[in-house]
Amino acid sequence: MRIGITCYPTYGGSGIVATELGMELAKRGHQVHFISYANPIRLGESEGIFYHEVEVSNYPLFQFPPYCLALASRMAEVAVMEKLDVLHVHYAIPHSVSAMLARGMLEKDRRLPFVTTLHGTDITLVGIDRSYFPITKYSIEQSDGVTAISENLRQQTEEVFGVKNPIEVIHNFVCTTTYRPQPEKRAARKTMLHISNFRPVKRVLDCIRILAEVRREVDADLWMIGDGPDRGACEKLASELGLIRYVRFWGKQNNIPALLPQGHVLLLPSESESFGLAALEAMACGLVPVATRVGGVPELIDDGVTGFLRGVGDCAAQAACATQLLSDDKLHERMGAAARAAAEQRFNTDLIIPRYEGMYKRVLGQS
Ligand code: GMT
Repeated sequence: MRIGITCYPTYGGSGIVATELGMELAKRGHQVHFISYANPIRLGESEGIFYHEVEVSNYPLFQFPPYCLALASRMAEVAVMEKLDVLHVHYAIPHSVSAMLARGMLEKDRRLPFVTTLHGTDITLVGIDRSYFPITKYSIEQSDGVTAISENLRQQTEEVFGVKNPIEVIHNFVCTTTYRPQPEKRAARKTMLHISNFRPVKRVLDCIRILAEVRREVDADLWMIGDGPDRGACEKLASELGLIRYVRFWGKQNNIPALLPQGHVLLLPSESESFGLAALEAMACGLVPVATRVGGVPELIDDGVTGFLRGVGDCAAQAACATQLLSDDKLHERMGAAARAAAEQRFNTDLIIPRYEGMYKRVLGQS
């Protein structure tokens, strides 16, 4: 198939899923065309992968350059030029609206179905905002196929938007050969990791509070990987609590598969999380996640078996779990192995990618 993929090409989880999906599809012999305003950050050069930039020209009259329209034009143009079979957009706003326009622009001459994958904040935060609600609902209803990355997100979408078209749950996935435990790389000091875009929904300050509690019992470090609006506040809190020398702020990093195996525990104290891709990648590397019991996270983490789930903002409880893991090597080893096994047996690329291929075939009327 010839597949057009659109995503936010930055560090967000939806962009990562879209990029990894495109690369896996190309490995399976499909031709994949990324259409976006920048080259997706994790996109490697490989056979069958193409990138088409969307240029948004500005004009003094525009207070806000209309990216959604420029994207729709580019999608239609690339679809004709590259004979695309299907468009797959990640994150509803505004990508599914652009895809809907591109499909409409071409419909006299050819069919261009589109699939929308819902990732999380496109539904739980942005989509429910009054200014975007009607168009988000409409574009979901207009999609030829819709997928959600967890059962929880599917239910929320149906409840909040009242959409009637079927939504297929296709969980996030991980390549368990790229993301794998490397015991020889594990840091000599007990190390907790957090990876995110440091937005308020991630509650990054809780990571510092958890470290403060853990350090009462274990001489542990914390690696904060990523960047975003709450990084400054996090650095300030670490200084105020006298912890700055135990916290390393890495900033944005591309080589996550090399960093993860160095840690022991992954902290995910989010306020809301539709799935928790960072936790899955960590589990594949044998780290044990300590996360909040929110959204789709319980679909990934089996509390007490492959990780721990505690309440949002309950730093004491999350710290107690981390302390237990960092002070009991046998427990850590057992849970790390269970986490790795879950990644391999339930969320491995080979299991999930065919589900997307099946969805494309269905919207193309091939199955
Ligand atoms: O909100 C984010 O952290 C970024 C967001 C995105 O769409 O870029 O991530 C969401 O999608 C990821 C990949 O599907 C999921 O693993 C994350 O759980 C989800 N984030 C939230 O729901 C907060």
